[in-house]
Amino acid sequence: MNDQSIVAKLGAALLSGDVRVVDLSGALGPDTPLLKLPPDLAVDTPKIEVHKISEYDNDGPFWAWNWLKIGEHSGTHFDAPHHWITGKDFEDGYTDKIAPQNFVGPVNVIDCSREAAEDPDFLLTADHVKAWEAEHGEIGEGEWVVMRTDWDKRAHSEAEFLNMDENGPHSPGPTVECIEYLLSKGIIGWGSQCIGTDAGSAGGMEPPFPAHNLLHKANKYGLASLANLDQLPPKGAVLIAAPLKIVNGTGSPIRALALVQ
Ligand code: 23J
Ligand code: MN
Repeated sequence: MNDQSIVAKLGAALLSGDVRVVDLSGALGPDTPLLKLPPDLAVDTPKIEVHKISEYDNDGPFWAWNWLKIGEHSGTHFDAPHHWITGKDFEDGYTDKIAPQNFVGPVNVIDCSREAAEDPDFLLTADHVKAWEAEHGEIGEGEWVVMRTDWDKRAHSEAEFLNMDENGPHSPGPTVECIEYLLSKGIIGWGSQCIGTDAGSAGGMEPPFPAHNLLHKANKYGLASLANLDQLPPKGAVLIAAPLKIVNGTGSPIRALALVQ
């Protein structure tokens, strides 16, 4: 056993079930919740469409296949630096140009599920993160940090997932100082279980949408609509979050996975 490489040991542990693969993606289809921006501000991403080409019929007697209409930022997805104006000048800031090493790494899971259940506008602060580190250990350079809110339990209903009222969306997320602190630790990226990486109230922050603004300014990445974070330990899992290799893509749906001992 000792002469086995780490990767060979991992392979054996996957086969034995000692390492489990947890699915961190939600379902992609016409009912997948999608971001709604204020109507005066922007055009929204279209609903996902799945169009049948054939299913063992006159259009393809032995084969079934579909074609898709889908936005880059739909469902469980990856935000690349070029998505935001602050990250526009990074040559490697597109889905097809990011080094693949950056798609796989240790993940820190900050459990805010109780706070988010009590207050859908809950904001994770730098002090919360420092308290979490005191309990679970420091967040290291190159690591992912994801905010567990169990928001995926709402994903069956776009209305519940977006949680909009006349004042706008109500969903948890990070403060400006939280993202600044995580960047000071050298994280590779930040993930949320909500529709985007920012809180519902983030349009009113300074800068607006700080997760987008600050992460992408630092050539770091975002993950949105993550599922099943309740199945992960606070530390010790490995996250795999690889976007499709879309040419000059600003993001991509992902099948996010975690390896858990
Ligand atoms: C476009 C404009 C604003 C936002 C977003 C997209 C996202 O949240 C996203 O999916 O990246 S806030
Ligand atoms: Mn996005």
